[in-house]
Amino acid sequence: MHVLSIAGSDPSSGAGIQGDMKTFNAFGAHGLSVVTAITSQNTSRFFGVEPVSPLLVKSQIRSILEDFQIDAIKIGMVYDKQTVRAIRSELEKIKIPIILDPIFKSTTGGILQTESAFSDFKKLLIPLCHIITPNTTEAEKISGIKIRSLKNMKSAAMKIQKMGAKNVIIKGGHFLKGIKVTDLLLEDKKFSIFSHTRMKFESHGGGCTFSAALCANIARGKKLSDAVDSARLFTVESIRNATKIGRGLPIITPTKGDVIENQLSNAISEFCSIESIYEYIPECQTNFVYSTSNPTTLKDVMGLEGRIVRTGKFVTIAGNLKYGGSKHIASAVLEMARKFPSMRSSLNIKYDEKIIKKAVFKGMKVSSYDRSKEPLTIREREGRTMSWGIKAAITNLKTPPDIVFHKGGFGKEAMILIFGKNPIDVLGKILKIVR
Ligand code: PXL
Repeated sequence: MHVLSIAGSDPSSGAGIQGDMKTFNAFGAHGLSVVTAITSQNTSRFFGVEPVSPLLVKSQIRSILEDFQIDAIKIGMVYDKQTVRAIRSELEKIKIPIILDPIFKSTTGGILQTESAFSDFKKLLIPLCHIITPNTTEAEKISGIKIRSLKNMKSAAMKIQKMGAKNVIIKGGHFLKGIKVTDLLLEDKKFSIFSHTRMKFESHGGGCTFSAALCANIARGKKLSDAVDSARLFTVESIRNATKIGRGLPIITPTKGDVIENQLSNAISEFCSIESIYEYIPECQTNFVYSTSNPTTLKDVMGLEGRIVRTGKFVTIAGNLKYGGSKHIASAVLEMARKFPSMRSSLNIKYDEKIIKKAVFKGMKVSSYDRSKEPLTIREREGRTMSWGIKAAITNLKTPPDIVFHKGGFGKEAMILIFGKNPIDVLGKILKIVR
């Protein structure tokens, strides 16, 4: 997964480009960066800013887009009119989702966008974005609507959407006295409300962290409301984790994302980009799973709620990753890990005798089971077949197999399961077979 941040440099590394790279990294994404301006600031004071020339901004964007396949782009600080125009001209024709984080002032009061850039910012950048992520103050400035109630917040979101943003999330409404903070998402025509407890202290970099986390989640293909929810939780955790490194505001410190999810998500993206991989997707489609160590229930195994689906000569990821998302392949891993605890990841592909021969030729250890031998008592109990099969295939083994297959049965599709210690290990085995 590759994500791009087009933003300003913050030498304190709480916000801006530096903050974004920390967040992208926590999500297991490779972060690319285009610097639009250089600020001089620390955790208490803002000293100054100089924009990078529009020509150099354009050339940075071009240099990245011509080399990398980018899954999502975040736009942060855009200082002046010339920079707005430079970004617009480079991005107006591309199809990559853009997360626009409007940034006008730093937490310490520095001006991060000139007043004269504001009208072009609205006219030229808002219509490009998949989602815009203002806080209430920024939303008030953009919409011209004072936000004192949820009703105002909704009106502001609709007004911003009319300006061309496909979706809008306004963060941090606090109307109910006290502890709750409300975030409002307007997705197409639908509103959703998220609320969380207000943090006791301010920290430097919260807004950037949220939009960068949202960018990483959108890059992963998450549904927008799930992407927002994940970014929100991540930001709350990172603020809780903020550390007072300098003398002023604490610096936000991204928590590590879920390592299982990061690894699996990256491996799924790589799997899908293998040439001709569609030929290996079975009728019942493919799932790819990875468990925590010593899994005991399906909830310990992360997998796609949907499947990796064959769509003509391509494959598409349908559904989100979730613990408990898979039943069949997850059951196989549970059974395998019961005997061989190091084997925690698996993926299923179409059965073909040639694949088995090639795997054996490449030195892989292959085992199998015969579905026609499945006892009726197992067959009648929903979801038990896979565990029974894997158990049958490994009972007599002293070391774990790389592959377990069965040749099907009446009305049952034949299948190959590839096992590994982790998704990268599984991917390596797939590549040996496919290439
Ligand atoms: O958090 C907003 C922000 C974005 N970008 C840069 C910043 C700041 C806040 O200070 O410095 C470069």
